[in-house]
Amino acid sequence: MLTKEQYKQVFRQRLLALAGTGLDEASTYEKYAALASLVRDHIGQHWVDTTRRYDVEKQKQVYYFSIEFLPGRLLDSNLRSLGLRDLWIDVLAELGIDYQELADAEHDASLGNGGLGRLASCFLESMASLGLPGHGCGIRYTYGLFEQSIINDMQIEKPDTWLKDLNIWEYRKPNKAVEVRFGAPLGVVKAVPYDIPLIGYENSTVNTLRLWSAEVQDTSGLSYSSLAPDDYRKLLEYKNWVESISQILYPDDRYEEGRILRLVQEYFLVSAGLQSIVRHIRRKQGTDLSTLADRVAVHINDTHPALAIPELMRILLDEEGMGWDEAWRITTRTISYTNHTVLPEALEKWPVSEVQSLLPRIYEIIHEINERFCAELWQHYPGEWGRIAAMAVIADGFVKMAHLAVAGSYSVNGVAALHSSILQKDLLHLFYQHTPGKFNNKTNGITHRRWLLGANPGLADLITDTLGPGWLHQPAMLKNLQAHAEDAAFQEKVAAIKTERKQQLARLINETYHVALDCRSIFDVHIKRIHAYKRQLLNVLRIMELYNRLRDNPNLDVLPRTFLFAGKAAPGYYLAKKIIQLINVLARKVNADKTIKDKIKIVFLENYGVTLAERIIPAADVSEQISTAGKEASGTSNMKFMLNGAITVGTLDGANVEIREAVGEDNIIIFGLTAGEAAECYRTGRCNPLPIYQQDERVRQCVNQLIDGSLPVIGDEFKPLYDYLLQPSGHFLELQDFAAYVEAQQTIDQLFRDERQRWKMAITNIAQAGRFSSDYTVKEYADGIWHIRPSYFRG
Ligand code: 26Q
Repeated sequence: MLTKEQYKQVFRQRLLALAGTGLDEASTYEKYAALASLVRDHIGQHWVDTTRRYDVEKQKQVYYFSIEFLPGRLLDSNLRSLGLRDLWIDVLAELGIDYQELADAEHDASLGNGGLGRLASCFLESMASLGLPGHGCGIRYTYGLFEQSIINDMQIEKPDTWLKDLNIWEYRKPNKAVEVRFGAPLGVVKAVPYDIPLIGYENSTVNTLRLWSAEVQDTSGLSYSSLAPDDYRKLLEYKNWVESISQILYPDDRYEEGRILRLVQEYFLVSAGLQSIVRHIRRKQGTDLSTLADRVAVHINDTHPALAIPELMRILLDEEGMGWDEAWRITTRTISYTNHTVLPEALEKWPVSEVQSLLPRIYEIIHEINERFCAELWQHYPGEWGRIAAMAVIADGFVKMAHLAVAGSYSVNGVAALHSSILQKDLLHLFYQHTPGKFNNKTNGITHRRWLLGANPGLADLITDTLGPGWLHQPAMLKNLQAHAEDAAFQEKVAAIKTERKQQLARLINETYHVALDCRSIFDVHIKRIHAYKRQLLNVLRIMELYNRLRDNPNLDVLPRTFLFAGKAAPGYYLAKKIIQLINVLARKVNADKTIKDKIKIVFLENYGVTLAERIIPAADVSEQISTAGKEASGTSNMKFMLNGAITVGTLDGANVEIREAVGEDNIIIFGLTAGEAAECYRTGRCNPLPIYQQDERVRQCVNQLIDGSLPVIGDEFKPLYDYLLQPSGHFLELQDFAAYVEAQQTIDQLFRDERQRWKMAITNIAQAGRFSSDYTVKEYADGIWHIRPSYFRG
């Protein structure tokens, strides 16, 4: 061990070596980079040891293939996992450096759109912390999800230049590059891996997140002067095309036709990933690939990496010379698939003509998979043409990626109980009838280390003081807090921590948006992607309803509330952008209205992402989880809020169902149509909102205010939202659930008046959140799907 003086010396030296500067002149980023690079030094040996251990023990390893990852900032979590955080905070303080300021200088890797990418990162963290041999495989986008700012109430997108400064955590591995081959005119692309260490919490395990970057093949053989002018132009075109592959993350969380580069990205990812796995296996464990499925599991995160199925077939058939049956046996025992959505518009399908011209050999294989699959179905269901057509992998001129994923994998799971049952009963019903054994549920989870220990250290300390540190390794132990739920002294401590976090957030909001918040008001939070089905619009309508009541009677007896929103809209999603504009316009009006005595404030926080979530969630009193029942596959922020002591107001959708089961009906506010009732509504066409608009005066008033000049906008800005809400179908039952939602919020108002009751609810939520740790989710995947075990040796 070094002394503190020596650590100070080490820090100075690293700063000098890295940035060529002394302490006084160094920028905050340079100081951050110096510290991060010292942390990186600590990781190296553990990484090598872990990798060797997996190889020596011939452990089965899992590779989690995902087109998105959202790891968040890594300095703080890495320091914590390595047990070096307190030491460095001290050393830096003695140098006159504020640690938090350095930590805040990190650009967070925003390589995903939302829930699906964040889930992948929670899983990787849990696998490393459980000592499970599990790795991530993704794309190193030069530009992550766009940076959002709000100008004139509207969303503006700017490029996310997260790589503009040195990225400390990645290791470029040019000697591990592989070649990815596309159809004739496009040719060969070099895939270069960048490895990022994934550090287990206090267990010396270091797994790998491998992100692939597209580069041109070595062109040194071609000298420009020897090329005809036309060849030179082609060379540059080729270079541009190749570099575009890993340039940018698609900012949509639903499928849009005609995005051929997206298909290129998907194949690039799976081809590079599988080639490097196969190469590693052959190098370490010999050339026989017949036992591949006993040595690796490949998990595909939604259908985006579903081309892994034909690509593995291609490798086994064309490169290993296997016959079809053996290759198919191996493939379908190696690949498992998670579905994350039931929205029809989000289901991937690619035009046959495009797959064929971009990936001719892969298309041939998909075609053969389809032929054999349909022939097998014919055996089971002779004469049932309709059924077989509905299940085909290729139909109506499209390759249906979900059908490919189900046909080519041994396990298909949904991400919450309700979602999995909808898959089985509805979306994938025919597949469920055919192969029920493939289907299972794995309810999502979140890592309690990032979302409690990291994001809310005050609360984490209180828990450790109360229960001891065991909960960090066994989150179910949080249950022991239940015994303290009614203890007045403990309640006061939890309340004080909440207040402190609300003050911190209020300070940030005041500095950034110049809105002063009352920290005694209820912080009522709705943060997630902006999507019609997530119903931010329903939230806005009930705020308008409350505002109308306050205007009528400024002395109305309601608890003051602060409404916080954050979330990005896909750049081409017109309606979602209108919703953002509406929130901001309403905020301007309400926040400036002196007559309502500051009883409501509304703030839309820009550029939602992992880091902002870490600031907002610990400060929340109420968690809005109000999707149309049956539409949100799981949700994961619902779990994060609960873990931080917020009370959920939600529909019976996604994992809200399991949250209610965990906390009991008294500790969650559930409202609205059930999934069954909503489906019935749609099915019978009895979901016309007009009668509700006509009968409920409050509804009519709020909806009219969108267009009658009540809001401070010029022109018909919100006519599209008005039309959307009143169209006979195609909406998300906002008006159907309006009355129940308003009532649910009144229940919150009543409950929050009784402090003892309110903190009992909050503590119950924290106590029952342990079961939603991704440690348990990942254990279930490991036992039930992947059949992998923790490494024997734990450091
Ligand atoms: C597909 C094709 C082309 C372009 C984009 C896409 C695309 C990209 C991202 C489609 C969907 C997504 C993301 C989906 C997603 O985040 N789903 C969420 O997954 C979470 C983790 O399981 C769940 O908790 C959420 O309920 C679900 O909405």
